[in-house]
Amino acid sequence: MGRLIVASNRTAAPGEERAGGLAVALWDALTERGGLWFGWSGETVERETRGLRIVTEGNVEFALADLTAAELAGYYLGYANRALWPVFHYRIDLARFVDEDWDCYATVNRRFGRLLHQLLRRDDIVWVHDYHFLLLGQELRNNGWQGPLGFFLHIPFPPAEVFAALPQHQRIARGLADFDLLGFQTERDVGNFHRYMVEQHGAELLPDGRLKAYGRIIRAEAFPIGIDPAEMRRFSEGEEARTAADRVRRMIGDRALVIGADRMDYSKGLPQRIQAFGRLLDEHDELRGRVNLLQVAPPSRETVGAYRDLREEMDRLAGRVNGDYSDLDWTPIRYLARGYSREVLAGLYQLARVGLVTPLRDGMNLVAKEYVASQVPEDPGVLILSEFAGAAERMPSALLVNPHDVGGVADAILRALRMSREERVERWQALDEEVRRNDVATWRRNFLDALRDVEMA
Ligand code: ADQ
Repeated sequence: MGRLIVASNRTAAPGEERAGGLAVALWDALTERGGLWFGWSGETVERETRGLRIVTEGNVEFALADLTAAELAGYYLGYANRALWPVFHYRIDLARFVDEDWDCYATVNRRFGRLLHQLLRRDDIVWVHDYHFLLLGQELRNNGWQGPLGFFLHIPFPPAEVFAALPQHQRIARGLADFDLLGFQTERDVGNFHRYMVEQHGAELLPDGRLKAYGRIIRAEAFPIGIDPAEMRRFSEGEEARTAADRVRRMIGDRALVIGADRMDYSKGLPQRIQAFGRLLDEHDELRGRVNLLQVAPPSRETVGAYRDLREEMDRLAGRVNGDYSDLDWTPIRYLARGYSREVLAGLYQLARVGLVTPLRDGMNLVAKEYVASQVPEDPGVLILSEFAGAAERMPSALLVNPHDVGGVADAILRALRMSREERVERWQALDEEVRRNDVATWRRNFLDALRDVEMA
């Protein structure tokens, strides 16, 4: 059996954080059969360095490539984050299409494809991750790679008419068709991709669900990503979690806690969430002084304008609600523009009566699953989940909400705060079963099994 080759924009090379279920799951997969993890080193250099830095840990090699400052601007901040990210999250209005960014994106994929191809051996299987590397499979093929080639998209795949807004969508689709297996988070994403390929590229949907496009047969399937629930449970029972929860409890006393934890990203629906909490206080004076929202949101991608705008909007909205409703001994919203370890978050999740996960669009959303895994079984909190998060597809026992509907979200918070223990337990059990069944180990096993089937076929 050959090695597993993983390619993702960032790796978890020695010295880098290997926190988070995903990094650990990929690491486990690599150590199982030996392998190679390829990606950006995280370093930018003034001029192009053509080589790779190889670092070895056990039976796993890391192959790390630098980006030039111009590549970082064009490929990563430009095309990936200013064009692909918004369009894949249904936000054409926020997308910026710059021809030079696209050129740079294609060039980096070509350069990386060449670098990676040199390292491949006959029996390897290759698993490429996410929107940074949509053309990497095609580049490997161009260099002569004929072995199994899989791709997993961590973010949503939008409906055909949204995707077609990308000026380069044809080129991207042609690139994707060079993979043997395309993994998506949800059935909805798979359906969107199928329809797009049929309508725009004359692809044929075969009776067995495979797709015939550009003379190739590809499999496009849903592999919903999960977490490591045992790890989360362990965290929630650990020292760091307890200390964090104690600190918050000292602050809020016996008031009910509602928690949100997200990267500061416009896809996460943060302003709408603050507004919903404001609406709740507006309509229910009996809750004033009785409930707190703790929102953790570390800033990300701050060099991109849309993210700076969001940061300002959040500061303004949270300040506004606090200004309107705070009292001498109570501030409704505690908004922390910084990150915390998952150990600490687990403690906060457990303390919170309500987990508020309301993205406008999300590939999966692991915070929803982490919240569930952190609960005390006999007295669990309530998950409020956006119907537009991938996680909603298999978590119907959450209180599902439309995150754009500020009044509806406010009602859901009220309902969660008033929910009987019996109903909370019943809902939580169903959610917990799903989180445990579709964990991150199952996700990567299912994907790699499907990729190996391709190898056999
Ligand atoms: P993200 O958009 O980053 O990931 P998500 O899945 O919610 O979104 O979170 C990933 C990790 O970041 C989680 O483990 C979470 O605990 C951590 N995290 C979130 N907020 C944090 C905070 N405030 N402080 C510290 N840590 C925080 C992308 C897609 C998702 C998809 C994942 C995995 O956008 O839809 O679920 O990849 O495929």
